[in-house]
Amino acid sequence: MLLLDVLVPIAIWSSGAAAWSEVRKSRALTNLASGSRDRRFLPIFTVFQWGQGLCSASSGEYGSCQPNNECVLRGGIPAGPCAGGYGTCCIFMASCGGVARENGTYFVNPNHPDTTDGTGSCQLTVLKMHPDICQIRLDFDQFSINGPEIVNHICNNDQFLVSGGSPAPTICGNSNGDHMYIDAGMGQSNPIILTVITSGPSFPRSWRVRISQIPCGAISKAEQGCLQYFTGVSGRVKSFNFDTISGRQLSNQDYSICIRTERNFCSIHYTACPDIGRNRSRTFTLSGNSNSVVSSMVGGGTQGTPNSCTNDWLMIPCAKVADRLPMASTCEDKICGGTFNAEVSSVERTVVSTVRPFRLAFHADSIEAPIDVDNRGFCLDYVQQPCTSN
Ligand SMILES: *[C@@H]1O[C@H](CO)[C@@H](O)[C@H](O)[C@H]1NC(C)=O
Ligand SMILES: *[C@@H]1O[C@H](CO)[C@@H](O)[C@H](O)[C@H]1NC(C)=O
Ligand SMILES: [Ca+2]
Repeated sequence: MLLLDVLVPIAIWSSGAAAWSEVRKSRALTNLASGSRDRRFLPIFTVFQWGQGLCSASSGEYGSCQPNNECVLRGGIPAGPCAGGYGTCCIFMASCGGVARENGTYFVNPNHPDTTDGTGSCQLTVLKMHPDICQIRLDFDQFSINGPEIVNHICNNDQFLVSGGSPAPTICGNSNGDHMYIDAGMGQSNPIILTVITSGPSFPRSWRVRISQIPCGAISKAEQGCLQYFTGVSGRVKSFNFDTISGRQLSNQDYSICIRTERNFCSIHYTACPDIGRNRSRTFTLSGNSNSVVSSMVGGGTQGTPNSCTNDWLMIPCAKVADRLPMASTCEDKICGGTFNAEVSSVERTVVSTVRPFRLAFHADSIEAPIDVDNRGFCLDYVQQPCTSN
């Protein structure tokens, strides 16, 4: 019966990806011919066949198309038909005390999709589904817990922590749409633990974090040492809990953001994101009092100026103003202050870096007050620039 369940959709899908369906068919037939009814083998077999079909539930979660009985057996939630009704979109969700061992499991708050309040610690254990998993990608689909305190911007009310893998910054506040890659290390025995600690004032918390298991050889694997990894010629990078109105730059941050160098692209431009409806953009406010005009501050480069960015900074290797003619012969490595510019100025400018691979590093110490007030962090739009032959 199980075999039949598997075979029917194979026939239906075979019109699509021909190469794949041939593989599926031959493996299915081999299995059938050998008369194997080994139930330990079947679930693995069905994961790799059915699991290829990504589907989405009406509630917005992604799942994989699987036979209904398989989904239930594996602890999934059948969330509606897929593959023309031959399968169900199987989603996996876990909350406090749970274990995530399926690809794409969602870590959700208790009461999800409603909010949760109260104090405590909510832990999820992530186990590798296969020894050949090198990284865990966390997608913060929805993420809203209490933000940092207002003096030094430290997450001491609520915290989201990752332990057991490569170091990740502690975050709090809102981080919808952000992601993190965690190095899962060698071997299968060391789990990665995700913890949400809630304390202090009452707050309507909610989170839905998708956990993807990235195989060592996957094309989607992040480059080494990157907490965040972006692909594509253009995109947007921002600090955690970024929001020009209600966000606050988080303290105690130290991580790299990597952007894959796309083929035939040699340099990269960064521009502060638009801050719609404001006379003065707050999309790059790392130091100073963000309630007034603060110039850019720079340091660490070849210009020979004293390094003004010693507490909080964004590192962009050899950053220059992009549209200065002729191009400056010196450059800076660190930018901070309240204006995005590779030179000291109170006017925002687009910044270029030609150092590859394209990487940014963000550092924030543990102190804000009294000098740094209402800093929001950063939001930058990037565009890779084609190589020119000259
Ligand atoms: C898990 O899912 C992601 C994306 O949905 C995919 O890139 C990755 O290869 C999958 N991992 C495994 C082990 O199948
Ligand atoms: C923007 O600037 C104009 C002119 O200086 C001023 O009238 C207005 O109140 C300002 N708006 C905000 C949101 O600060
Ligand atoms: Ca600081």
